Amino acid sequence: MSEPLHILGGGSLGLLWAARFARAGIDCRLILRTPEAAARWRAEHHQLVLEQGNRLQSYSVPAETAEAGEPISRLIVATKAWAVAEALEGIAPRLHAGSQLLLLQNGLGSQQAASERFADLPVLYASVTDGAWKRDNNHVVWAGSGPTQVGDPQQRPQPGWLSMLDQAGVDWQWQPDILSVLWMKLAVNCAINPLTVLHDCPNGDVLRHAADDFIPLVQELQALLASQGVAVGAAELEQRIRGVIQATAANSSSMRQDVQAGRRTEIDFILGHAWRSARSAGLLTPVLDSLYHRLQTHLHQSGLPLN
Ligand code: KPL
Repeated sequence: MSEPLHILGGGSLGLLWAARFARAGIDCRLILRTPEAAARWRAEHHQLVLEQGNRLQSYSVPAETAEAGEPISRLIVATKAWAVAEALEGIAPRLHAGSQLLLLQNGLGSQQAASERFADLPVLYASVTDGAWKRDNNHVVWAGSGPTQVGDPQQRPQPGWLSMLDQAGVDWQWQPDILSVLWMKLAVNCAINPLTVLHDCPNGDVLRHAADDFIPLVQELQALLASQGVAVGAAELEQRIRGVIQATAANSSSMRQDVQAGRRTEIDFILGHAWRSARSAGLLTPVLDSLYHRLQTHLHQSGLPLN
């Protein structure tokens, strides 16, 4: 019997990944933040409901807290970016020399911090484009499927255990330059997410609200990407962002969903990371700065954390 796969985080992404592994008959365990959350899960008889279109499927997935004790060999971290450091600290006593980590976070910054903290372990990063939300504590809606890219920032070869992603039917690819992929995604998120919050609109409407700023913003983001070694022309980046806006026109961005639900956003790992990186690289980014500061003001007025 192979060792179980552990998924840290019972948010929409953690549930979506757990459901797909359970569907494939892979032994996976959810690690929840509090004993109360684990007790609620037990009260649902460990049943995880996956809704896709008009199909509802239920899977049995055991849940536990970080303190459960059993050593962890393969850990998929599916928390929000701002929760990674604390969640990993809680689980650290269960990790060992052979443990492998896969991080699914949005933005950048949380991944590098985890790599530094667990410098002796392989820490893989993923860029996930599925859309999912929780209808209930143990019920996840898979609203849109998209490709996932996985890679090792230290460019070690692909580890064998990732074949479980194939078994689970995840649409994924090994990506030798995962940092570039994550930087591109961060640039797209910088151009879309804050505007959806500031104008309280779906992704498809952002350009109506930011027509004049759009091209200068794309140029700033392109210079930022170049400073990080990501070679993409401004026209190509503009096309990429427009493509995502079109493809997700009816969606509410993850940041807008967080604000509407009164949840802490990932601002610090998206705009904050971009802003700090631009400063370190000595770039002038007036449009990005203004977007960041307007978003911070908006969050402050909504009583939400600024980081
Ligand atoms: O990744 C996204 C997000 O909402 O965080 C986009 C691409 C904007 C899709 O909604």
